[in-house]
Amino acid sequence: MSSGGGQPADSGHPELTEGESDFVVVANRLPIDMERRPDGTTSYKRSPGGLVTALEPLLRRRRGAWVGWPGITDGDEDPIYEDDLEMRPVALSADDFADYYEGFSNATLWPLYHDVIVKPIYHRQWWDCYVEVNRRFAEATAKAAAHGATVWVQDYQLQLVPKMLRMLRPDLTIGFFLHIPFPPVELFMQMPWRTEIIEGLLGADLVGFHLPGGAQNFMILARRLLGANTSRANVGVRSRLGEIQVGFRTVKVGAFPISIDSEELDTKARQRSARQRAKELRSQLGNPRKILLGVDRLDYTKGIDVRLRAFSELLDEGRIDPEDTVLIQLATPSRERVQSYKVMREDIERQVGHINGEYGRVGHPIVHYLHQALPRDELIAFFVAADVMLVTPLRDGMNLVAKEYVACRSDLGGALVLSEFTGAAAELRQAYLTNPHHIDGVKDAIEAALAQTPDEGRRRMRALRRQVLAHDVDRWARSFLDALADTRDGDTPRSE
Ligand code: GDG
Repeated sequence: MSSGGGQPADSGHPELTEGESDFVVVANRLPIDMERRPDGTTSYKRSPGGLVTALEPLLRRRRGAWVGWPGITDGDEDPIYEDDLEMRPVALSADDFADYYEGFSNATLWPLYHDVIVKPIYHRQWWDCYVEVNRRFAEATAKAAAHGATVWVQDYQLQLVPKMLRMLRPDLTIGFFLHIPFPPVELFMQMPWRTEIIEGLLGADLVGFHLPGGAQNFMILARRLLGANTSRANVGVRSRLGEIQVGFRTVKVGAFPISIDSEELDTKARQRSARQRAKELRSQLGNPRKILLGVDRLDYTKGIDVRLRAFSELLDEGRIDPEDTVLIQLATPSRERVQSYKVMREDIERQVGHINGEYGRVGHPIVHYLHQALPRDELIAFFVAADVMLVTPLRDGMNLVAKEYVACRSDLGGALVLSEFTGAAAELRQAYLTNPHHIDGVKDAIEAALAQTPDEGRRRMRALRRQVLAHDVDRWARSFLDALADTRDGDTPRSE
């Protein structure tokens, strides 16, 4: 049974009126970056990303709206219209940003859901603010959604929205997708507000994860914490969905591994300008025989320290020649006011300094480290130039960078070293898979990737590309939305 149906919304909130959008995406961020000018007025530019690319055509076709935070504190909530897309800003104060976003989302949930790599901080004031901000998102969504609309809530910042929204608007069909791992029961049970979070998610008709393991963890927790009946606990990718019985409702649970706009990257990387820029980069680096590359948000989950340590030891042991090898680490600034991120940044920059001190020469550092966000086209040129891509997270929901690298290698060159602890490892089996906790294993994987024969490299890259090109972000969005549409009793699927 699902929530769909023709009953008028009886929200008990007379001030809440229904909106006009048949399809509403709810995410922490709107797909824009808003800035405040010195004179106090605001301006914004679009911020494209995989999710936006995948959902924009659908949003436009279906009178869509996007609800989210625009990127500045204390902004106003006037809707923004861009072509056919309606964007509904949710205002956050500086305190909300500190408590809901930096605090509960990124210093409590993020570390707890990533295997407690750093210790989660449980702070009651942060939780209260998380509840309050989730309520605001739910109310903004209720105002945007037309009667019987489909709503797709994204990610860990908004786990209470499905239940809150269902209470306001029982007429809606609600989907939720988690972009980060969902932790095992033993870890999740630490969470002081564990029951509230599971109940929040169970407000959805369909709850999606990257991997079957996350879906299973969720089903076990629903049973353990709420005594819910669950069935088909073996949740398989793309096929079977699990079911959780919540009172008279059935909530579906499944695995939907996200992907990238593979075709767009493939096309861009083939362009002469990208090839030319890649050559130029190689020459700027002094034409080394091998370029190793890491591209990450500067985050402790990404294992940047792991690859630097492995690289450093390989140099110490004479297994990598400092004369003809360079490592480029592009690290996008992220969550810079959160304490654990400050500590990690210092640690990584110390490691970079150490390696360059030992093995660099004047005018020739061996590690090139940029703490900057680069333009997309420049990033593509780095992917094209890199002989070995290093993706070594200690835990990662999916890791899009691994897929992007593969999509950029139509020349069948390059090699991917990939942590087994990423969601991507479930699909990219022909990468040099490695356990990031086993430093000798990481060193062996890097050495093998550097030494692969061109034939072996082509064989692996061809297989990787087959997977990434066939399973793109569009397919991901469709499969989720089709499964969501199927939860409406008797209705025909709505996604196109
Ligand atoms: C979360 C989950 C999951 C990076 N540096 C630059 C830049 N990037 C782009 C990459 C890629 C994206 O940022 C990062 O995506 P990831 O998937 O690697 O990592 P998270 O940010 O942690 O994402 C993750 C994802 O959500 C989706 O569900 O895969 O597991 O943690 O697209 O290319 N882009 C530009 N300049 C940079 O310097 N333009």
